[in-house]
Amino acid sequence: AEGQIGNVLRPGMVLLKKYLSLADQVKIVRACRALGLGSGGFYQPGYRDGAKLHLKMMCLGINWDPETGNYGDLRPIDRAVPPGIPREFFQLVEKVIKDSHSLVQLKTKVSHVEHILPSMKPNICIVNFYSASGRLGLHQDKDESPESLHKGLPVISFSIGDAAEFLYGDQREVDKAEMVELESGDVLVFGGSSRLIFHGVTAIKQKTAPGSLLEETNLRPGRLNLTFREY
Ligand code: AKG
Repeated sequence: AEGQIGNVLRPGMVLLKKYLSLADQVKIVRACRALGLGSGGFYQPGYRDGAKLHLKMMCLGINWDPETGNYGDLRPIDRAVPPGIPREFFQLVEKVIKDSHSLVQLKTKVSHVEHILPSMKPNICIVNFYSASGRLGLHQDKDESPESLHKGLPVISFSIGDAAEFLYGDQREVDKAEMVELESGDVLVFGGSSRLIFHGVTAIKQKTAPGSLLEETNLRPGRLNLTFREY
């Protein structure tokens, strides 16, 4: 759409600012709330390799267990089957990939944009909710299949609600990382040679969610984050 800003942060890493419309954000909040209250919905997960999970989580499509890093058909803590990924989510992801490709093409003039940023068809969506004190230590997303990682199939992340300080870099060290703010409606894509970047959330910025979103959804203070991946 017009007036949108897209930035290539690194090869294969794209930030689409204010990409999701208010209507899309409202739809996503409502869908996640409904799914989050049902079987396989939001819970407080344990720990993974030093990165404490100060957030609530649910998985759609396939379960990902932060304690073991394993994907599976059931959630070990309660044997719940993860709900399916809603149809509208797939459509948004498809559009994100298309628009990210256009941006990479425009900025780099490469002949095969897929070499820089491969396409993917998500079969997992991990939904995180960060309250005001929520955060997530620097980590790599590397529990997907060896083929998926080898091909650099991207992780696509939607941010909704309060803004976050998002850190990323080549190493786990916080002081060596770069920071971007992820605001409501922003979409971040990292694939290709950026697929295994370290990343995390250091802080949630209180009272930064758009007023219109809060009015329409009654979203509680905090940040909703959805990451799509292909196992
Ligand atoms: C993850 O789920 O692996 C994340 O790193 C989420 C990052 C975010 O909340 O923006």
